[in-house]
Amino acid sequence: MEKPISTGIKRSLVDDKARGKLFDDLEANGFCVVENVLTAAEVSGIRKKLLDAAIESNRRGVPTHIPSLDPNDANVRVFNLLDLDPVFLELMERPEAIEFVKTLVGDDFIVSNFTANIARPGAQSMHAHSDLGIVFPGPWLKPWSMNVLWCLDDVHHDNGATRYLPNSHKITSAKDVPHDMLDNMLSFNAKAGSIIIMDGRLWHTSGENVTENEERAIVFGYYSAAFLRPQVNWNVLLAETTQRNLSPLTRRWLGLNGTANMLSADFIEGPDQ
Ligand SMILES: O=C(O)CCC(=O)C(=O)O
Repeated sequence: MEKPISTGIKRSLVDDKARGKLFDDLEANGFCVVENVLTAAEVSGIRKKLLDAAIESNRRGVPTHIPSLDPNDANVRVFNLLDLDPVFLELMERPEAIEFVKTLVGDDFIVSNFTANIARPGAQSMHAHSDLGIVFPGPWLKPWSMNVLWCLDDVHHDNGATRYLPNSHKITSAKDVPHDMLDNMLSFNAKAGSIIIMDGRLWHTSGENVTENEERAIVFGYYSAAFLRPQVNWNVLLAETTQRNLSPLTRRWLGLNGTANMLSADFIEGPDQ
């Protein structure tokens, strides 16, 4: 059995009152918006690297338009970001995100996926879904997964902000998902540099970008409880050189060690308990 590794997180990164309000929002609404996590310089640097990553992804033969996902190529999808630029590994590990992961999902989590979607003018909605529903058929009793949306542009209704169904993080089974959910969805609103923390149970879809010339770039860091198989197999996706430079903690978060899925059971110690 592996020994626990310290995460180095010793304190809350926002003051306690503000932090309490964020966690209240997350519990009540299934999401919260944390402003000013990235500086303007970070946003512009990461955004440029994302555009380069999209070009490199196509060069490697991983297309950025997936017809089964998006109706047209105005949605630019970038997969396997962790292998495309070290800046995305840094984002994946940022304490501002990990604090929410540990509080919502728990200490024993894995990184399920790390991707981006740049919604360009003309982008249309994908199928509505919950991220937990994609990796686990239910019942969805706890926040066993969550997404961190790194906003690299201002995100609002007209440029294709992610749309969510209010209160849908309380839905525990597919039969309770309302058929008219698209009519009742609302758009996220967040400034560039914010992160949106989204409970994996919240039903959502990408919005439509109806602007003439505004792009909407979001990086999605998807984390789940370690007992859920991740969306991708990092052992295969990450190049040897990328893997060689990872810390022991990052290796564990990516499920790169020999052991996996050892910690979920609540053991009953004796016959009287
Ligand atoms: O781009 C968005 O707004 C949502 C993307 C999404 O939900 C997904 O890719 O699963």
